[in-house]
Amino acid sequence: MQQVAATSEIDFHSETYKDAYSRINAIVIEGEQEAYENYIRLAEMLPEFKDELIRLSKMENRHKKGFEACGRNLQVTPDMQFAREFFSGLHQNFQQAAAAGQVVTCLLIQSLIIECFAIAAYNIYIPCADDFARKITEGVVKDEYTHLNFGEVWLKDNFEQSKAELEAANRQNLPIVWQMLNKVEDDARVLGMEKDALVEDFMIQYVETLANIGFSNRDIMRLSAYGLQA
Ligand code: Y39
Ligand code: FE
Ligand code: FE
Ligand code: FE
Repeated sequence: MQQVAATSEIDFHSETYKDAYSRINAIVIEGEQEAYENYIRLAEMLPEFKDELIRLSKMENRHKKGFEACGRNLQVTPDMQFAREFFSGLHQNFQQAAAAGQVVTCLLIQSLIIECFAIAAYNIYIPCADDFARKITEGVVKDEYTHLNFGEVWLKDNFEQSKAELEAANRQNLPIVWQMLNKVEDDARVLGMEKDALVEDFMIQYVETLANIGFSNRDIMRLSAYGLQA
């Protein structure tokens, strides 16, 4: 198959590429697995939206299978141990919030932060992916917008009573995203993904989401500044 221009210098079968892919592919597989579990948990917390949230969880499970196939296609074994550590900060915070019944925090972590991270990463990956992975990722990223939209709409409809918890949850979790990006920066570059582009796409998506939920420009400036200190 022909590759688009962005992929022309990438050797998908080099040891360097496969080594970096073993970690990035694992991160994505682990992320999809955790997203699957998180939407099941959210379905328990928001019984009114149970069917919709279970549907989202099933989409995440399909995404996971798609990305597992991408690794197999390149004969790469995903480093799942690395990936579990990579997600441990957000994982712990989600579990704690769920145990405390803090649905707003759970939505901010999964449906805003993790979905925006996924949308940024997948959009940046698509032009430099191998043909097999590109097709899979194009299908997946469409779904991720649906997941982001769920959180956005719920939080918009419950904005006044969620605002304080959202501020606290943002303060706790946004810096973790920048730490995660720093950990994966070198591997991402090997795959053709630049950190600056990832940060830019994440921020564009996150800021737009906060505005749609109902935050003022001033609030958004304050909220997004928490990333920069990481
Ligand atoms: O909602 C979802 O499907 C999200 C779990 C997936 C997260 C994927 C995280 C991607 C980070 C990749 C970093 C590459 C630079
Ligand atoms: Fe080809
Ligand atoms: Fe997904
Ligand atoms: Fe998702």
